[in-house]
Amino acid sequence: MTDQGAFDTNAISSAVRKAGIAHLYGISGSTNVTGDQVKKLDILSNDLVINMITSSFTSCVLVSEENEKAIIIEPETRGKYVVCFDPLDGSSNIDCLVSIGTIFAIYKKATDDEPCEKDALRPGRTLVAAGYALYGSATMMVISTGQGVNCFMLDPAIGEFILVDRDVKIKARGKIYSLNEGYAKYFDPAVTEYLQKKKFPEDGSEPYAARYIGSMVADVHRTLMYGGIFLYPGNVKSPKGKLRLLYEGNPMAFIIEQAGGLASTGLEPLLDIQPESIHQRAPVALGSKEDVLEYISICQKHAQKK
Ligand code: P6P
Repeated sequence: MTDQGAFDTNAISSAVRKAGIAHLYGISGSTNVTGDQVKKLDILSNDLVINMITSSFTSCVLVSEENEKAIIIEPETRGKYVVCFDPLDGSSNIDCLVSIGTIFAIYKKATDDEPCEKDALRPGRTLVAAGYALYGSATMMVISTGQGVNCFMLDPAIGEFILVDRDVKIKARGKIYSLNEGYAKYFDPAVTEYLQKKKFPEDGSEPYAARYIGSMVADVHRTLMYGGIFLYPGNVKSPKGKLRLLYEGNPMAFIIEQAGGLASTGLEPLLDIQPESIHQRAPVALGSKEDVLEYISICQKHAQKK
C-alpha cells in the first residue's frame, strides 16, 4: 500500500476518533459550529480514499462500496493499479462506538486497453495486495502483498504506522465461531448442522465460544488473532449472503489465506470466483484451516443430497 494509503487511513482514523465532538456521526446534511457542511463519516471516508489514491498517480480504476459505478481516473493522473475498497465498513456501528474499518483490494491492470469497470472483475486469487485498517481501541493496519501478513499500529504521537506483528499466522484450529445467529430461522441445513456440532460436540470436547461484533473488520481481525471461523453464509432469504465479493470477501480471504487459513463460500474457494458485477455478494466462511474444512465438508454433504 502506498504511503498515500497509510495517510488516508490515518486521516480516517482521526475523523473517526473525533466523530462525536465534530458531529461526524451518522448525521448527514447538518452543519458544524463554523457553519461548514458536515458529511457523514462514511461519505467523508470515501472522499478521502478517492482523493488520496487519485493524487497518488498509482491507479486507473476505483471500485467503492459507496459508488454505484466504477471510478475511471483521468488519463493525466492514471497509474497501473485497480483498487476496490469499502471506505468505512461497519458504518452502521458508528453511533455506538463499535470498531469499524477500511478494507481494500489491489489488482495490477491486466491489459493495456482503456481502463473500465471490467478491469476489476478479476478473481481474488490475482490480487497483488489487500488489507484493512481497524479503528478499534487502537488503529491497526493489516496488509499483505502476497508474501505473508504484517500488522502495523498507528502511533498517534508521531502519526506513523509501526510494524508490530511480522508474518502473522492463524491457528490451524480455533475455539470460536462467529456469525449472526439472529438469522437461524433462515439458515441452510448445513449451517444449522455445523453450529449444532460446535455447540454440542459429539466427541466430548468443549463447545466453541460464540463471538459476533457485526463489523466485518473487527470479526475478521479477532479470527486472525485468536483463530476459529467467521461465517456470513447465504440463506433462504438471501442465497448469496450480504457481504460484497470485491471489497469485503476477497480482501479478507486474501489476508486469511496469506496467514495460513482458508476462505470459502462453503462449496468453492472464495478467491477463485470469477466476478460478474462489481457489487456482487458472496457467501463467506473464513478462518482457521481445520475449522473451515470441517464446515466445507458439511456443506458438500448437504449439496450432494440436493
Ligand atoms: P448483519 C456491516 O454493515 C457489514 O457490512 C459487515 O461489516 C458485517 O460483517 C455485516 O455487515 C453485519 O451484517 O446482517 O449481521 O448485521
